[in-house]
Amino acid sequence: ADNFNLLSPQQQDVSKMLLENGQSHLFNDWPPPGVDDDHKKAFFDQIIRLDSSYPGGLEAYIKNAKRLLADSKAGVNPFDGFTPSVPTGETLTFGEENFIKFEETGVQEARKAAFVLVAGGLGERLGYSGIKVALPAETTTETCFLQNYIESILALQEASSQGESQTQIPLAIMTSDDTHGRTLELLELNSYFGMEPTQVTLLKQEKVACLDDNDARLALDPQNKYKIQTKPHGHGDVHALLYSSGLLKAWYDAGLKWVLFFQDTNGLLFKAIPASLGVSATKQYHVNSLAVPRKAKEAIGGITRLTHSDGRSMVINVEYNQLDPLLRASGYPDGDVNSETGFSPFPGNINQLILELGPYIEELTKTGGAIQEFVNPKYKDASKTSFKSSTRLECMMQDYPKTLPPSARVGFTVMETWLAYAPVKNNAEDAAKVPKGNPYHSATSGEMAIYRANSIILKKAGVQIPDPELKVFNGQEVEVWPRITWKPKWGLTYSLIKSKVSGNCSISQNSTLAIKGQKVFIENLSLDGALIIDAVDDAEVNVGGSVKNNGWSIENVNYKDTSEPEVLRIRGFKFNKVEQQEAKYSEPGKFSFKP
Ligand code: UGB
Repeated sequence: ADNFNLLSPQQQDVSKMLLENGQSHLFNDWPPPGVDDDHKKAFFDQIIRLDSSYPGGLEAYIKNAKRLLADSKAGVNPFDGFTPSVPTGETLTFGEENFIKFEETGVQEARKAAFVLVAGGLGERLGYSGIKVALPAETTTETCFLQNYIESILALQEASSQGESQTQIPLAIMTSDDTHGRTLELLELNSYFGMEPTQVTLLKQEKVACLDDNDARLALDPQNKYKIQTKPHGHGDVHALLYSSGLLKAWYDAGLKWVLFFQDTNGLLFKAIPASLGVSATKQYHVNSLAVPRKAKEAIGGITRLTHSDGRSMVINVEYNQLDPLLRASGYPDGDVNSETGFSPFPGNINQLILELGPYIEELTKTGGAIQEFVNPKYKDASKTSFKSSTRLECMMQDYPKTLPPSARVGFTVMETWLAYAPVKNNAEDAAKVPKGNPYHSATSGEMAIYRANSIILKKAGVQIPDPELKVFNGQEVEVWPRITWKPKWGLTYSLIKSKVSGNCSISQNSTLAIKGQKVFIENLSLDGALIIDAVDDAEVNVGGSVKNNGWSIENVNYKDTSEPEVLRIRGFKFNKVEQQEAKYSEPGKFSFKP
C-alpha cells in the first residue's frame, strides 16, 4: 500500500488492473518505498510497454490466456465440428500462356502494391549467428536475402511505372528485439540497397508476457523479481503493427491497393510474385495465399477447406503440427500422408500472402489487428495442472482469414516448387535427417534451388543446358546445375528474359554465369567456364561467342570445420575461383562482348 501511493496515475491504473486480474503475486516480495525504486520504475515501464503493444492491452492478454489455457487443459479441439477437405485454387505452370498474362497484369498492378517482410524471427532451427536476411542467398555473387528482395521490389517499381512518373513501392520490415538493430545496420551500411530510406519502414514487434500456470499468472524472471519474462508472440503480430502504426491508412490514402507479405529466406520468391499478384487482380481475391505442392510431414502448413457442421466453410492454413491429428480425427486413419501423386493432397502454404488493402483495413478496423491465438504449454504430467516451463500466447500471420465473413474472397495460387519456394530454415545436421524425397530447407538446398530455377528458366527460353549432376554436401543430396545468377531487373518476368536471350546458346554443367546488369543481351553464346558480366544500367551489352576457361570448381566444406566461415559451413560447399572471364562496362553506350 505504501508503494501504491507513490505511483504515478498511469502506474496506479496498471497496478489496479493487475490486481483485479489475479496478478498480486507480482508485488509479493516488494520492499517498502525507498528500496529498489529504480527497479520498480523499470518494472512499470515494462508493464506499460506490454500493455500498449497488445490489442486490448495486458488485461485482454490475461483474459485470452485464461480462456486458451482452460481450453488446452480441457483438451478442446480447435477444429471441433469442422471436416477437412482438399480445396480448389488456381494452379499455374511457369511459361504457359496464362502464366505470362498473369505476370504482365502483376507487373502493372505492382504500382499499387506495398510489401511487408516479416523478419523478427531469430531462426533457432538454422542456428546461424547473424540475422537471416543478411545471409547470402547464393555465394556466386554473395547477394544477401535482403538485397535480393529490395532489388526485386525496385525492379518491379521500375517496370510498373513505365512511361509515367516513377512511384515508390513501400517496404515495411517487421523486426524484433532480436533482429532490429542488425537489420537497420545492414540497411544503413548498404545505402538501403538502392531504396530511398523513406521508402522503408521498420516496425518492431514486442515480445509478450510469459505465463506460469493455468490461471495465467505472469511469470517473473527467476533472476529479477522486477522483470516479467517475455517470449516472441509469432509472425501474426504483423497485422496489429501495420494497423496501429498508421501505415495501412497512409498506404490506402496514397491510393495503394495490395499488400504483399513475405518471409525472411526464400531466394525464389520474387520469381512467383508478378504472376501471383496478377492472379489476385484478375480474380479479385481479398486474400491470396501462395502455395506449392506439399510433401507429407513437410514443415509447411497445409491449405485446407474446413467445413463446419453448421454450414460455415473457410479455406485456411492448417499448421504442419496440427494437420496430422486433424486428419486422423476426421476419417483419414493414416493422417498426413502422400497420395498416389507422391504429394500430400493439401497444397503447402509458403506464407506469402497477398491482401487487398481496402477489405484488409475494413477488417482490421473491427479487430484492431488481433489475430486468433493459440497456446502450447508443455505440461508436467497428465493432470495438466502445471507446466515444465513458462508458456505464452502465439499467433500466425496466415490465420488472418479466420475472422473474415463468408463473403470474403479467399483464394490461393499453387506454383511449382522449383520456381517459388526454397527457404533456408534448417541447420546441416537436421537437414541431413529429413526423410528422403522431402525438401531439406537448408542453406545448401536454398542456394542450389536458385541455380536450378535459373537454369530451368533459361532452358525454357531456348538455352541448351545439360541435366544436373547429383552431389552430396553436408549429408544432403542435391541437384547441381550450372551456377547461373542474374539481377532481378535483368529477369523480372519470363517475357523479359526471353527478350534478352536469342540464337544458339549453350551453358555447360561446370559453368558459372553472373549477369550483373540490366540491358545485357545473350546471343549465340557458348559458355564453358566462368563469365561475369558487370554493366551499368545504361550500358547495352551484346554477349556472344565462345567463352571457355577453367571456371570455378565446387569444393566440399564440412559444417564442423571451424576454420571455414560460418556462411560456407552451413551450405557445405565453396567455390574455388580457378579462372574466369570478366566483362565490365561502367559507362553508358552500346557494346559487344565477343571473346
Ligand atoms: N517471424 C517473425 O517475424 N516474428 C516471429 O515472432 C516469428 C517469426 P519461421 P514457421 O512457409 O516455410 C511458417 O519460424 O513459423 C518471421 C508458417 O507458419 O521460419 O515455422 C520469421 O522471421 C508455415 O505454415 O516459420 O512456419 C520468418 O520470416 C509455413 O508456411 C517467418 O516469420 C512456413 O512458414 C516465418 O517464421 C513456410
